Amino acid sequence: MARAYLSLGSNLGDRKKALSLAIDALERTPGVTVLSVADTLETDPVGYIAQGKFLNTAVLIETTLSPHALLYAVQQIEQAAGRVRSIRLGPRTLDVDILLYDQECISDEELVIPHPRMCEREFVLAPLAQIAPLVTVPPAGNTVRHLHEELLKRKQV
Ligand code: PH2
Ligand code: MG
Ligand code: MG
Repeated sequence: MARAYLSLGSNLGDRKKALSLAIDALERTPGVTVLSVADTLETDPVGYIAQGKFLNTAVLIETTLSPHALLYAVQQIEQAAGRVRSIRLGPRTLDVDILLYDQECISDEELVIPHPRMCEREFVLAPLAQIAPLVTVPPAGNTVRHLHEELLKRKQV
């Protein structure tokens, strides 16, 4: 069994419903058990800013799926939610990103874990810090709480 943390986001349509349907879909996925869900946050768009505000959350799952099988499963869930890939970083009915998979570091054409931009993103670290403050992010091994506090300090200057 592995433990994985996922980031969920939506800024199109019924955002709250998209996130709750995604969590239901994860629970129904064979080999996946949802262990905890962070509070939902409304966040300003990062990257491509000419789009609506997001709702974001983070979840902890326990899974027997390999990292790539989990990626396939979350992509199926995104598609079922009507996700159409158009503008990079643009509006989406549902985005599910794998942040962490145990303490593994993976980098190939399909998958990069830990998620390469997670430590710069308040909309990822804030919900993650709520459910996993003491979990460490490889390869450096800083805790999520520490990374979140550092990000908040950097944003103040
Ligand atoms: N996702 C992006 C790009 N920008 N901004 C916010 N606030 N929340 C997101 O989930 C998000 C984003 C690409 O996946
Ligand atoms: Mg994303
Ligand atoms: Mg994504």
